[in-house]
Amino acid sequence: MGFEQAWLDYGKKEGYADAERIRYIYADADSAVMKNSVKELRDALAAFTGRDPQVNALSERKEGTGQIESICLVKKEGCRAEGYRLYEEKGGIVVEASDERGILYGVFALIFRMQRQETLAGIDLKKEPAMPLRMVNHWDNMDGSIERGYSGRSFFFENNEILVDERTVTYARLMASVGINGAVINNVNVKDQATYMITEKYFDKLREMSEIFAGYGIRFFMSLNYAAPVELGELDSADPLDEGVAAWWEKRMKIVYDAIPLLGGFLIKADSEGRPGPFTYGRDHADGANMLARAIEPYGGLIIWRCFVYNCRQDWRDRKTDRARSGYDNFMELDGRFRNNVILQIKNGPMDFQVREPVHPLFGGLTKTNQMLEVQIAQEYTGQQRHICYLIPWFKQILEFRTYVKETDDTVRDIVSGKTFGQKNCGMAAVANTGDDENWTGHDLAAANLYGFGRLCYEPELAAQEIAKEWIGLTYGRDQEVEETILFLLMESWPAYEKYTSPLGIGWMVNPSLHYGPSVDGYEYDRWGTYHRADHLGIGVNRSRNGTGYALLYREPHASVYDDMEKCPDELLLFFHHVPYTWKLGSGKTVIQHIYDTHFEGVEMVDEMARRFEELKGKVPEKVYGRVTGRLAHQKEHAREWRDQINTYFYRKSGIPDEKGREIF
Ligand code: GCW
Repeated sequence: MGFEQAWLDYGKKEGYADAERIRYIYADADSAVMKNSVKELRDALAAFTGRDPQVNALSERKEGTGQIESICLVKKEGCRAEGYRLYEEKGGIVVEASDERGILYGVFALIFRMQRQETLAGIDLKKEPAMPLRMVNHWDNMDGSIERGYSGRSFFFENNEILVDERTVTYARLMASVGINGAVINNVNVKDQATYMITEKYFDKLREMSEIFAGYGIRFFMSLNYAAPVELGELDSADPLDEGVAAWWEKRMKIVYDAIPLLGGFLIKADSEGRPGPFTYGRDHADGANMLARAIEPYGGLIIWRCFVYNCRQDWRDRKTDRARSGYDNFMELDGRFRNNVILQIKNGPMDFQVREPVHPLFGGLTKTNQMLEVQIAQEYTGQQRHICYLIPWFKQILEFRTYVKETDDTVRDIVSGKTFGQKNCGMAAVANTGDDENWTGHDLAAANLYGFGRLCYEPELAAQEIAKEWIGLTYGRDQEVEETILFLLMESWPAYEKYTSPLGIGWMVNPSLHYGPSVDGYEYDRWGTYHRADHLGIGVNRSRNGTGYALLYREPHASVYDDMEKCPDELLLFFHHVPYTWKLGSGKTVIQHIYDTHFEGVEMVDEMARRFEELKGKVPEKVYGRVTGRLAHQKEHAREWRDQINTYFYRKSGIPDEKGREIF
């Protein structure tokens, strides 16, 4: 067993009477989603019991004998969209929902209970998704490579062709099983062949894929090249206010939707890191997004427009320009100008998926625009799926952040759930961590982020621990020791990673372009706007009112707290302030001592994680044990590299020795 189906690898459940008693499924399999729901249930029961259940139409449903012996899938008003109820009735379990997706999600919820061998008697629950859009974004290129991909090659593309095969189906099943209802299959950096995805050349395969996705309730999306009319050689401008350009898009969208009617819409990266956009023509992002939104409105399509827009040609000597401000500065003044089918997709922080950043100030800034939160489970800056870094605790903190945009219902979670402003086009997206590796995510434990992300969008009130336990139970079964150990590893992993890498919210300090491994000055004299500004006296970026003013972009009380060195939370201190190494943190330690202590602690945490995992020899599949111990050995060594480079760098800069006299080079 190598987890070829990740958490959907069901096995026989000897002696699990609850599943063994189930002999009938009653359902009307009158659509693709309903057929798949029945198939999922039947296959799972067959795997659990070794025996096929009988599938009958709902009208044939008979009163049971008292014991649970059937499962009925019933469409009936009662739950909000995509929600479901599971309850026991007349000797059967009923999965009830007002729409098909709800049925499918209810079916998976029920299967998961059986997979964990929980008792079904007396079951009675109702679940409704918090976020309307629960999406994954793949940064897969048509040549088969994956930008920031750490689990092998793409399973969507190879040699500029589109792949549709068994893995497409397993992928769709995996996503649906955790409530994902949208997927963008290609990289936001749309170049070369990918520009042609909106042309006849690729329509057949794309339609096929969109149909498979739809059968699992997943809306199919693509990334779009803003300059397509020019790059396809048809126009010499992509000016959004040029009527000829708008007309070109209208015509193109008609062709695209005729061929791929199930297309959900497009994700767009414009005017960012070399990608084209409306700035070329002196227009703004509302002009650009609205033009495209108008063109796909007749088909109910969405334009998801990214706010990751900044000057990536900054002079490192320039202390006025602040990359952190750029998203806010570019989009805040456009609030209220976007059409209804436009959603702004905002990264969780103002920089770029660092191990710690403040929450993006557009959350709480924007009040009249559809918003989506973008996170990254690909771990580009958090260990690239070679280190364990369970990110759900971090995402929870981001979601629970109060923006103070209103007196109540003002957290990021409320905003992207549509609670704050009553929006429907909102939700959350994750840059995915999948590839064609046997286990889907390279590191076996990285699958917890994929599973967890979906669960979090559906039920953000779940604790990170609960989600981890669910995933462990599904993947590794019911062994108590296995659960405790893997839970320990997951829950320690993000805090550990934060400790042994860049300190106190400063971020970066990584090898340029690869973004892996320590290089304290890797970005210090570069053009990307990502500096730590360390000298012999102190470290940090002054983003207070007498610096770049970034701290003041937040609503009160955040603005005053972040602006004030005395009040700024420790974990973000160096993001907001330049302070001496001798500055006393809230914890009572000096900054320099904190750097030393956390770096030694972080490594100890990883050592303990590795030690605990070794105790699972023989208790988890051999192959998995081998893969995970191999990666943990690397993580141990690499954490030491981080520790020693960071500690040595700051010891040499500051000349201040470690109070505890530990080895620094
Ligand atoms: O994190 C940076 C990455 C780029 C990525 C970009 C983005 C897809 O280093 O590889 O490009 O963000 O989010 O657009």
